[in-house]
Amino acid sequence: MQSIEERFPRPSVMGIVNVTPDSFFDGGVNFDPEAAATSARRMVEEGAAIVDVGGESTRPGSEGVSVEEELRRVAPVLERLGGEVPLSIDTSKAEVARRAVQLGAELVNDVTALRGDHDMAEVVAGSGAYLCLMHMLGEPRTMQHDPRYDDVVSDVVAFLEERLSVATAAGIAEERICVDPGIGFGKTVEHNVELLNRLGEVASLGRPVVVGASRKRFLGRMLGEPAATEGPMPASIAAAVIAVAAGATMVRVHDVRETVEALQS
Ligand code: HH2
Repeated sequence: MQSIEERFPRPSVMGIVNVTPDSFFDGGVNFDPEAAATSARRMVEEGAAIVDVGGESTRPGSEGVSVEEELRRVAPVLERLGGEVPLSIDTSKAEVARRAVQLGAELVNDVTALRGDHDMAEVVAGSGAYLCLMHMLGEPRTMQHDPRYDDVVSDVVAFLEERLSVATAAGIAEERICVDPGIGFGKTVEHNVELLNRLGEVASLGRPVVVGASRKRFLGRMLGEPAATEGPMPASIAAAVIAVAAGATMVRVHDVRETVEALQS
C-alpha cells in the first residue's frame, strides 16, 4: 500500500465539489449529481490529483445535515465517478465515509479530526483509506464568534499531534494520514495569516500538510472588504502558492486550472 506522500506527491491539487445548496462559494452549482460529476471530471483534466466531494456545508454559521440527507447528496455523485476519478469524501460521519469508500473514495477528509463521530476512526482503519485530520476550534455554527488562542500555531500543532495519536492508536497507519491547520475554522484574519506564515511548524509534525484557503472570506476581508463572505480568485491562487512554498503538500481549491498553472510557473 502506497503512503499518502507517494500517492499524492508535493505539490498536489485537490479540487472541491460541494454537492450542497448552501456552500459559501459553490453552493447550488454542483447540487445536481450530473453537474457535480461533470465538474469533477473537468477538475481532473485540469490537473487535480483528487476531487473532494462534500454533502454538508461547514461555512461559518451553518447547521449540519442528517446522515440520510448527506448520503442522498453524495452517493449518486460517487456512483458516477468511482473508479474513474480519484475521490476524497469530505465528511465527519462514519456511515457516509463507509459508503463513500465502498463507492471508490480513497481519502476521508474529516474536518472534525475524528471527533464528530465515535465510529469514524474504526471505519477509516478498517477501510484502509487515507485520512485528513483538520483543526477546527468549536463547531461551524459558532466557530467565528471571537476565536482566541494562546498562540494559534502552537495550539493547532498540539491539537493535530494529539489527533494523530488518537488515529494511530485506533489502527490507522501514520503513513496514510495528512494534517490540515483548518484555515477559516475558528480563526480571525490574523490567525489565518499567522498559520500560513508559520506553516513550517505544522509540517514539522512530519506528516503531509493540506491547506484550504480557496475563496475563503478572510482573503476578501484582508483586501479591505470587512463584510466579505468570500475571497477573490487571485488572492486564492496567491494563498495556494504561498502555502506550497511554505511547506504544504496539497492545496484544496475551487479554481483548479488556475491554481495548477500558478504552481507550475
Ligand atoms: N474547508 C472547507 C471544507 N472542508 N477540508 C479541509 N481538509 N480543509 C479545509 O480548509 C476545508 C475542508 C470549507 O470550504 P468549502 O468546502 O468550499 O465550503 P462549505 O463548507 O461551505 O461547503
